[in-house]
Amino acid sequence: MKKDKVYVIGHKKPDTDSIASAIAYSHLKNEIDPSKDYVPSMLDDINPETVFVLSFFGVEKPQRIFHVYPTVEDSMTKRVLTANIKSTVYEVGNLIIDSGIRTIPLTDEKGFFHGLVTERRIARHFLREFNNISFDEYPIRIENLIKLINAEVVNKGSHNYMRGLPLIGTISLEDLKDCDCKSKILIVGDREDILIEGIKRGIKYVIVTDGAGIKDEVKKLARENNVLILRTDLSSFEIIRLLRLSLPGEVIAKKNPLVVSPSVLLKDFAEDLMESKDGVAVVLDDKGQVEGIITRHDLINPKRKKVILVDHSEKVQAVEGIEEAEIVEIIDHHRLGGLETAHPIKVLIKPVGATSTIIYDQYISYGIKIEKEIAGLMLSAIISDTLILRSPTTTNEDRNAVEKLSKITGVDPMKFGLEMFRKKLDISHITIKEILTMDMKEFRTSKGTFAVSQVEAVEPNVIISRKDEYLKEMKNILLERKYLFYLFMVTDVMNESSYIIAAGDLRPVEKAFGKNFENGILYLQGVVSRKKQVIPVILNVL
Ligand SMILES: [Mn+2]
Repeated sequence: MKKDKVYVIGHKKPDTDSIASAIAYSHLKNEIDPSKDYVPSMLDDINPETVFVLSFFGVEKPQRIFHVYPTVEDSMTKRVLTANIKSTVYEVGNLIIDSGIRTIPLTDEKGFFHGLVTERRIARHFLREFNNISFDEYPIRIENLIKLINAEVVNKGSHNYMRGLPLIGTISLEDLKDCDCKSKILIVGDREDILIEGIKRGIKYVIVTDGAGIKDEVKKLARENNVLILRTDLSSFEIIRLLRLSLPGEVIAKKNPLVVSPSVLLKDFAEDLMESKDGVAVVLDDKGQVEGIITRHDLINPKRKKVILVDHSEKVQAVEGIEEAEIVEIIDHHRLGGLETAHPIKVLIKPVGATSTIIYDQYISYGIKIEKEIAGLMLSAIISDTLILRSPTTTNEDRNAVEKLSKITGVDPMKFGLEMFRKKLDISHITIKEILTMDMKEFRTSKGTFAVSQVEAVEPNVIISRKDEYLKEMKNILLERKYLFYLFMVTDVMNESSYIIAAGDLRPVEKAFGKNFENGILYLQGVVSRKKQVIPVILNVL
């Protein structure tokens, strides 16, 4: 049975800390809580720095998700019993009785869906006129029938299957004269006359009921005419009941029931399900294999997607549909961003350099072994977020984590960090717009929204020298998204300072820092942290 998923998600425009946190925390949670499937997820593709980090440590990037609105998958029943398409009605019926599940999809050997058997359809099967059921389309395997009616084989002939319409032998000889006997299955008790006349008229299949005796003359006639004769102690009434049950489940299955894909939004599908006759739909994956069953009952209490937010808690930075999801945990090192939850949840927010530092501490407190590649991701994330431990956001916890993680990985933090920052701004591989948006964050205030992008550069001049090109692109983004202003923070890793390039209304920014832009650039010595040294200062004057 498939486990319930919990999505572990970092912020939009993910940085290395967001991606590393999603992967490392999912890994930890899967270790300590095997009852669920914790899935690392991302909202946009990874940036060049993270590409470098993941490939260096040989880790796959998380799956990309686009929203967390409730879908069919969340509310469907995942524990689905299926029956093989060749199963008899008897077998499917017993499955329904034994399991208490009222709906059984029929599948072939490869798991592909072929039809749906419901209690209701079995009931209808028994209400239909038996005479209308032909065993031509669905011949009965004689081997199965012998077992089902506990029969003795009087004469087998060359038959493996039984075909035709049942003909109950309580008729008169006179009736038999008009019968198209070649297409009939004769069910008869102690009526030798009917038996002989039937065989003469071309009957090929006979079931003798009530343990009636069969004379040698009849047996001889059967051998000569290749007639199957089975004898049983059961009555014709019981034979009729069991013949119905020996039909393949396929006969009574609904061939084209309502089907739906697991990723369809529940609200888009609810009406179809409510209006459907059976009140049930089969959930099929892209290939046509059964994933689950969803019924009208499932709509009464639709389930929300479960998410763990890492490295953010602001709604603007979170996944689309977050208000309709169930947040089960938040692990972050930013300011609280105004999300609400219905229940008390685990929240770990600490003013440390990186979310990965908090996750490292969680590994230690749960006593879970940190694998080399996970250690590598967390190490890269802390180095990235703290500018190789130089940012004022750096704490002793970050320093401690970096020391321990570099021991596990055998990677030197300073050397690796510089290579990582160089790779990030490899201009030959990346456009100006990509550099601007790869670590861009929006901040909503009562006065309006502003945005701040940041890159950490070993050689900031590579960017500063192309200031006008950046500014042109920034003005486009500003107009498109109606920001109050848009800042681009180019942080000099080696000199621990930042150059601010800005578009829009610059007055609040100049006021905040008590300094004017010169030549379109505001140079801030000692400022490297957007979160700690830029955002609070600006929010203060807005
Ligand atoms: Mn972070």
